[in-house]
Amino acid sequence: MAASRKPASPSTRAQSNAPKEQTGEGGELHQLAAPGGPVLTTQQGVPVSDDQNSLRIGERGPLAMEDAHFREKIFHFDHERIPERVVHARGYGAHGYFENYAPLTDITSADIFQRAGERTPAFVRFSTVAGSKGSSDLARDVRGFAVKLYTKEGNWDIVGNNIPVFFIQDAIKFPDVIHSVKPEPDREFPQAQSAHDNFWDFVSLTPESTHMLMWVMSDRAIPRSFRFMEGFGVHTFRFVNDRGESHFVKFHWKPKQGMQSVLWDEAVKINGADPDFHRRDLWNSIEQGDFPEWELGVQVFDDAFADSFDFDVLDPTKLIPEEVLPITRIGRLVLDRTVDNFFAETEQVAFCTQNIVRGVDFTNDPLLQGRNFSYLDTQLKRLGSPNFTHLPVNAPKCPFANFQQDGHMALVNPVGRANYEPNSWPGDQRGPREDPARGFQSFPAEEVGAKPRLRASSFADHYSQARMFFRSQQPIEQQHIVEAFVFELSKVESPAIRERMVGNLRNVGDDVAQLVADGLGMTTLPPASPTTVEINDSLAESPALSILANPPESLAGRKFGILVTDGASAAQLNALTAAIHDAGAIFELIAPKIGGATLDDATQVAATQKLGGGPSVLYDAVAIIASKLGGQQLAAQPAAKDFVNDAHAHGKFIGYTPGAQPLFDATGLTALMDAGYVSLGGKAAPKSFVRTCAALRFWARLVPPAGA
Ligand code: HDD
Repeated sequence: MAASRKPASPSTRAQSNAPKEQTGEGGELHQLAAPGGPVLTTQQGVPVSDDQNSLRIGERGPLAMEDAHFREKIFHFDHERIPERVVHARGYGAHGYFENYAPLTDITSADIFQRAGERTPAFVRFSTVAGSKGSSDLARDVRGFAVKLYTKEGNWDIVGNNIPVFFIQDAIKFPDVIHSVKPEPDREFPQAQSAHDNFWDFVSLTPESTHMLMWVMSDRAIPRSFRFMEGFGVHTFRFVNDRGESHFVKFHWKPKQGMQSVLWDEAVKINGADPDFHRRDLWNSIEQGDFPEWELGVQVFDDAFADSFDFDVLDPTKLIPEEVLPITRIGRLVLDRTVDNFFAETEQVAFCTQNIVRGVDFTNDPLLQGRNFSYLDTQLKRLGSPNFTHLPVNAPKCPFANFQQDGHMALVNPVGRANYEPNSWPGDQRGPREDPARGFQSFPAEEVGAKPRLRASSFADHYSQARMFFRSQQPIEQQHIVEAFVFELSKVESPAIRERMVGNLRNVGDDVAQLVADGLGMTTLPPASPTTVEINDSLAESPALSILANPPESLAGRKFGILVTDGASAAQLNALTAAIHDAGAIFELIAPKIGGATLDDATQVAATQKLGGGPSVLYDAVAIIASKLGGQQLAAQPAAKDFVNDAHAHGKFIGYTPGAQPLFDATGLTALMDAGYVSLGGKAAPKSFVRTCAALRFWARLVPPAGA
């Protein structure tokens, strides 16, 4: 794997200057500037002689107002924060590129799709929706998947999610759904959780959210990594070609690494052990040169398909199954560079759904139309100036010119006399002009009709696809959905809300409703909620909607946790780490002490985690390589017992050497050892253990016995 390289940071805190020493009043040495390193200055460039003490009157007297350095430093600190995003506040971004596979001239004039192999710079920000900026990564939530493509004909933002449908059909309901999921306004809790009354009150009264709820209660809402999740543009957009012909299009991002999620119990524990689990994973994989990659897939269709499809293609609570309309893969997105400065790039990046380019256009999806107002508006609030487009992460990478001017913090200031057009100034004084040939063209769709405030009757079926989604899941995935409903609704205090939700679920299926009702301890099943249209029970299952039905092709990018002790076999450890490396996976060593372990051949290995700091929930599979004494010592340590107990409970594959036996005895696992436990003795064993781990979990351990 090639190591990633970052270009030199465009801005720097350093100006070259002579080395200097800084001393406090009493002559005490506080800091020694590196030889040739920069001198600390104020924002005005005045060198600072003492950054440790403020100016005062007398040794123990009051501070002097004239201390401009002090005032400037505190003033700037006081203003470091900008408002966090009202939704998707917690997120993580990275740079990369999109590479187009083949010219798509027939269906779109978008410049990015005109030439095979061409690369377009990209910036991607992944996020959760409900939590604040400092919330934990593993909340049960939708993940934002926002992509900014810096094309040669302007910036194109695909502001999507990892779920292909949404809670609501009309943007006017967005403040309501978001208010309901956010911490309740009187008490300001719970943080980053939908498991509370307000959320379930709203969604149980909003049947159009049922399909999305099935997704959010599924394992899709607790991804193992941003790298292992799909992305969706959600809405139906248009592709428009040079002849002015329009096709409808839906966008999909397919992870090359495959899909993978964690279990809910793991999510809860990961949030405690490493609240930055997802951002750390993205950062580390890019820094290690293991660049995450997605293919861009499109479902392209015409009016005839749209008219014949079971649902309205403008309804964002519906998807088009891949089995009904196949996805064509048209390019790949590779993330190969971490940010230089989180604030400048990830915090200030401003995505706007209305940022589209020639060859792409909107449809009348009422959610999309509403979003097109919201994003520009929100950027002005957050970034404080209409000049947010001048920030490097937001500015186009193609030439841009117009007569917009001034405003707070204008960084791009045109020169010359003309700031309007038409004008008659000559040559390069005249400024830019329109380009009717290459300029953006809106597709001239015909629009007629009265101006009612209503919901189209073609949007009225809220349950058929929710049912299709549930039926398309593997049994263990269905079990997880039921458990998630039970968990969340058990946090709801009002029995009436719980009952109403189960009433809605009856329209998804009496089987799922009954299981949830049982889990909630309901003695009778509430009546099914009324529906305005008949539920379509004949929709075919869509295996593409299941994570488990589409396992990853390899273990690449996965992480092993190896618990080692003093005296452990160097040969076994080396054989295992070599096999992991060959599989394109990585590992961390966990030892009783962070200093590491001394192996049986006297080599010293450093640990990445101290036992307890690296619980097994952080890894895809674990191994215990212990000496006889080491294993006995582990057996007395609660953190070591938790390590194996959790690995067992989460269906992980567990590789072990004979030294681990006391630990299995001490935890009672000896009697429960199944085919997911793999002995690492023997020459071929490490390789075959790693091969076994490609299944990611020993699912048989997690399926309850029939009749349980
Ligand atoms: Fe939104 C942010 C995705 C509906 C209003 N949204 C935001 C982000 C993503 C999405 C990924 C974070 C972008 C980033 O990383 O900075 N939003 C969606 C999807 C939706 C959706 C896939 C439905 C299909 N959003 C939606 C509606 C509205 C908004 C209906 C308002 C009418 N969304 C916003 C916003 C945010 C935002 C308030 C907050 C911060 C920002 O825009 O930049 O304007």
